[in-house]
This record gives sequence, C-alpha cells and structure tokens, in this order.
Amino acid sequence: MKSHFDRRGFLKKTSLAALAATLGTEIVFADKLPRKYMPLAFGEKDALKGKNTNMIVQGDRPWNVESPLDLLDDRITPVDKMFIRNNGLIPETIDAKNWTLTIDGESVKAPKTYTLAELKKKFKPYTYQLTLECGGNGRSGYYPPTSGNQWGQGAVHCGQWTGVRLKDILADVGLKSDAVYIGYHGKDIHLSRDPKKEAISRGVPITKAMEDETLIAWQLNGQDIPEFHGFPLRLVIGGWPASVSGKWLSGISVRNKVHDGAKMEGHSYKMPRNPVAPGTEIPTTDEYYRIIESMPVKSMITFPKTGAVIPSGEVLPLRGHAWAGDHAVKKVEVSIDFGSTWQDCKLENPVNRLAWQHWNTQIKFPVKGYYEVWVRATDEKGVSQPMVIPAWNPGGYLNNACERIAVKIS
Ligand SMILES: Nc1nc2c(c(=O)[nH]1)N[C@H]1C(S)=C(S)[C@@H](COP(=O)(O)O)O[C@H]1N2
Ligand SMILES: [Mo]
Repeated sequence: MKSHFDRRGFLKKTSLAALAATLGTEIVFADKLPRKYMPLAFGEKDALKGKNTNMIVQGDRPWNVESPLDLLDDRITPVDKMFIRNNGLIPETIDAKNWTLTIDGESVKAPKTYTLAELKKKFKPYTYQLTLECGGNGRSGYYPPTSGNQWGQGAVHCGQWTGVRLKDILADVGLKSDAVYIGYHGKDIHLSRDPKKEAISRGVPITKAMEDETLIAWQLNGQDIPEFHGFPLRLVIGGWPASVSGKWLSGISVRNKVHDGAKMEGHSYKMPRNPVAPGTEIPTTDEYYRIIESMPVKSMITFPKTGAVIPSGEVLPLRGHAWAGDHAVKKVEVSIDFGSTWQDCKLENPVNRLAWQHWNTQIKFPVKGYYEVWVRATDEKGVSQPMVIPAWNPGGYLNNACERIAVKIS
C-alpha cells in the first residue's frame, strides 16, 4: 500500500519532501513529529486519496464517508464519488503480488488456497454493475436516534466490478452436501488492534453465494480496486446490505450453519420480526430478529440538487436511479403536490440483474413558488416505498422512505 508512513510509522522522507515542496518551506521540527501523525497541511483531501472534495466525512477512524445525492448522478458511480464504510482500519501493508484467497470451513472437502494470479488465470472473468447499499443507509431519519453512522441517503453506489464467480471457485474446491452459508475474512485491522479479532466477517446463504453475479473481484470500473474499497481482492454481492461484500478478501469459509463471524451477532444487520416501540430493545435471538437479506425498494433524485432555483415557465428535467435488492423496479413516479397525485417517469431496464435502474421525467410547475418533488419506486412484486419513515428498529436499518427535494420556481 502506498502509505505516507514508513514501516515504523514515521513519515517517509519522500512524503516530507513533497509536503515541503507544496508548502514552499521546510517543516522545522520534522524530527519531532509523533509516530503516525499526519501534519494538518496534508489536509483531509490528501488523506481521502482521490475522493471528491464534496464528500461528507462521517468519521476518519475508521473512515466513513458519504456521497451527497447530486454526486451520484452518473450511471456508473465513479470511484471518487463512492461512499466508504469501514468497520476497522485499512490494512497497513498490502502485498498484492503475494495475495492469496483460502477457501475453508466445515463444508469443504479439503481447504484450498489460490494466489490472486491463479484466480485470474484459472477462472473465466465476468463484469457486472452491482448496487451496494449500506444496511444503515438513511439511519439519520430514525427517531430516537440509533447508534451507528448517521447516514443520510448517500451510502449507496453502483460500480462496475470485474472478477470471477464464487460459484466457479467453490465447484473447483468441492463442497459437502451440508453447506448452508458462507462467511468472508478480510485483512483489515480490528479497532482494538487485537490481531485475534476481526473487524467484520459476514456472509450469505449458499444459494446467494452461488448466484452468477456473486463475484470475487479485483477490478472496479476497469481499474484495480482502490485501497478504500478493498484492494486487491473483494467479495461483491449486489442487492444485499453492502456489509456482506467483504473488502481486502483473504478467505471464504463454507459453513454447515449460519456464519457466526464478527457483526453477525447482537442486532447487527438484523430487523425485528415484529414492530418494536421506538427506543426499546428486544432480546437478540432468532425468535425476535431476522438477518437482513435482499434490500428494500428505493429511489433517489440525482438531478437537480435540492434547493435548486428554476426560472418560471421552464420545463424541469428530473432524473435519478431506483433499485430493489434482488428484484427489479417496475415503476417510478414523482409528485409535486405532497403525494396527492403522481406522474409516471420513464424507467430503463437494468444493464444486468442487481444493477440500479435509471429514470427520468420532465415537470412543468403550474405557478411560481416553493415545491417539493417526491419520488417513489415500486418493485416487480408490487411493493412501494413508504412516504414516511418506516418502522423504527434498534439498528436503524432499511429506511427506504421516499426521497424528496425542495425547488423554488421564481
Ligand atoms: N473487510 C471489510 N469489508 C467490509 C467492511 C469492512 O469494514 N471491512 N465494511 C462493510 C460495510 S458495512 C459496507 S456498507 C461496505 C462498504 O463498501 P465501500 O466502502 O466500498 O463503499 O463494505 C463492507 N465490507
Ligand atoms: Mo454497511
């Protein structure tokens, strides 16, 4: 990994020289810089290597960064506009040349390890555009607030991933008939820095793992996956909470029971089976909770940006994306009268299964003044987004309420 720090954690001479060059002067007490200390002049922009400067930083230890919705206007989300969600710390050294993936667990006939080069050579590569949305996207809409990142609606992206199918690798390894689940292992570091602890190790039922679109990927948008997003290898599973898409992937365990890794316990990524009174806890057993699987139907307006001022008489073009977990979206509508009437939008098919769909429409506003534009998607099962915040839940997950923007016609 291209770090500014050397192996002992001190700023490299080259980084110091680069900084001195930009500052136009030397750092006088450079020899007194504490270990792992990043001089302020390096700035957040540099620490957030290559990210758009309008990204919203939720926290830097670990890095959690959100996209404002107008930055998500592209059909394929560019890397600099992708949200980041880390549960631990990015691995300090990444040796891509010697990177390996080990497939083990109770339900493999015998464990097997592949080098990254072997994976690339041995199996057929595929490219899919996949929607990855954090299970906690929209959490800031819940009251009382629940713990965790207070995401707005921008913890979602739809990049183009290239890699091999997990099912091809599992067929090569050979599974026992009792395989029911997989769990991933990544090389990131637990916040406590305890090497025995994993920051996160989640998974999916074997049926989801075996889908064509479930990839072990090394490319994002045609380039090496950036460090923040899991360089050099990542499990990518579209349509489910993005927490099942393990970054810095080094292992997959094929389990004969529901995977029990870090962040599979408590109420992590789980929803109450029955409604819960806001602010109350319930026992964290299977009787009360279910693990989140396919994400609910959702849509966003990526143009215009909320707060837009539009000259009266103009027709306003409006556009965005819609997605519905494992399902397709069949209808997107917008309303300018607080949901009294809805107008159908033009909706495109997804480029492939599990990719978001683009919609657009045009609106003519009757008179000058303040309006809200609301957008609502309906999936192929006939399920629509709620107009108000859905049922409160202790983890603050799955807020798929209709997105709305404010516009002024002047
Ligand atoms: N190894 C590892 N994989 C991980 C995580 C992590 O902290 N470590 N975070 C998960 C969560 S909760 C989310 S929402 C997505 C975020 O992916 P991104 O940072 O590429 O947007 O990665 C998932 N995979
Ligand atoms: Mo997440």
